[in-house]
Parts: sequence; structure tokens; C-alpha cells
Amino acid sequence: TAFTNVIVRRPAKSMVEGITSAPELGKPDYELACKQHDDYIAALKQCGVEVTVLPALEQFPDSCFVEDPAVITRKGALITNPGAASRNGEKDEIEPAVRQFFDDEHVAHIVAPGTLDGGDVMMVGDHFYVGRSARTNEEGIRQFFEILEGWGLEGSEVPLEHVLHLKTGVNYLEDGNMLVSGEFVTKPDFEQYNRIEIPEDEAYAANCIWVNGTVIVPEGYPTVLAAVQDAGYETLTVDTSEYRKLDGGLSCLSLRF
Ligand code: CIR
Repeated sequence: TAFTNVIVRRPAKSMVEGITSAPELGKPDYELACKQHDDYIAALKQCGVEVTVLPALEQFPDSCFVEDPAVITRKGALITNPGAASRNGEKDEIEPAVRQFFDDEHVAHIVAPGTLDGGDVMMVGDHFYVGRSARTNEEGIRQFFEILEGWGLEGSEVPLEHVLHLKTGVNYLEDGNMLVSGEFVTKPDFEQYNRIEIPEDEAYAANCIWVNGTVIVPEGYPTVLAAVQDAGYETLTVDTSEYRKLDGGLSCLSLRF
């Protein structure tokens, strides 16, 4: 199945105040982040998708990471209830953009006390893995599964130990292929897939995205790039160094559907 649409949001100057677990990497350079965002959009377009570019939101430093306030499936769209207080309001900002593509009956919501970040959701066909994390709680997952069921889809929960989001460490490349790093290398949940193991020093590059047969890989991770090419994929690389400083990767920067 191909993706036809992608939604992205331009980074805000306030991104320098974004949430990070790695302050030692320094603050992101806004100008460079904008250039990298341009390159990201260009790479997506090369993969044959229509890209909707939303304007920057200065009041939400992390709002370029549009993957978190929504989850879009083939059957419907879900507006999440992001688990970080400074990001929660992003859900109201993404909703109108999502509604451009879905009518009322096909838009659902995660509501308090449930929380869920889209970065914790990994789609594998009609099955959705969801990470229980510092951002996504038990009640959010329960609501998510109920909504999926209504759409004829299903899900399963994956408890996380070390990473921020599920897709920080595991990403599906279609065709049975899955990139796995760290704690995901040995999780029984993913035993049935052809797992491509990512070395610890390139762990950041576990977050690649499959877009219509091409895999976009972050620039500067040669082992992962070679492994993805060996698996038979065309590849494109995009430098995401400034987003990495905020724990963000390629998947976080878009909604693909
Ligand atoms: C955050 O902590 O929420 C942002 N600084 C990074 C979000 C990354 N998003 C994702 O993994 N889906």
C-alpha cells in the first residue's frame, strides 16, 4: 500500500526551548533546522507523495514533530492526547489539518486521563504496536485499542524500558523487514519479522521511514544505510542533526497516509 499524503509542520524559532534528554548535544540551530526541513520535504516529494506544509507555531517549541499529536490509519484518524504538558495543546492545532482529509465519522480522540503520543505507535499493515512509555499510559492504550477495533483494526502493547518513544528504537520497513535497536533486538513481540539489527553507535538511525518503496535514512549512519540497501531498498538520506538534539528523528517530522 502506498502513501499519497504527508503532513509536516515548519519548525518554530522557539525549538531551541524544545524538550530534550540530551542537552549535551547543544541547542538546535534554527536556520540549519529550516534547511534540513526543506530537504526532508524534497525527499518526501521524490517518493511521490503530496506534502501539506503547516505553518510554524512559536507557542509550541516541539510542534514540528507532528507525528505525536495524531495517528492516521487507512480507516480513520486519531487525535491523540500528548503526554508532555508543554506539547498537549498541539492536538488542537493538528486537528483542522487532519480534518481536511477525513470526515467527522472518521476522526476519533484520545481523552484524559488517557495520554498517547503518536511516536509510540507503529503500523504493520492492519496491526498497530503501541509502546507504553512516559508519554503513553494504560488508559490511552485502552482507548486506542477500542477505536482501532471500531475500524476493524487491531493493536498490541509493547512496554518500553529505555527509549522515549516506541519508534525511537524500532521501525517497520514493510515487506516483513524491521529495523531494531537496543531493547527491541530481543523483544519477543518482533520475533516474527526479518529484523535488521542496528549497532549501538548508530542507534539513532533505527528511526528511518519507508515511503512508497524508498527508505529515507538519516545522513551520517553508514552501517544502517548499507543494511537498508542490502535489504533491497532504494534509499534517500536527509540530515536531521538539529532535530536529533531534541530527540526527534525522521518519523517524528511527518504524518504519512
Ligand atoms: C519531545 O520530547 O516530545 C520532542 N522533543 C521529540 C519528539 C519526538 N517525536 C517522536 O519520536 N515521535
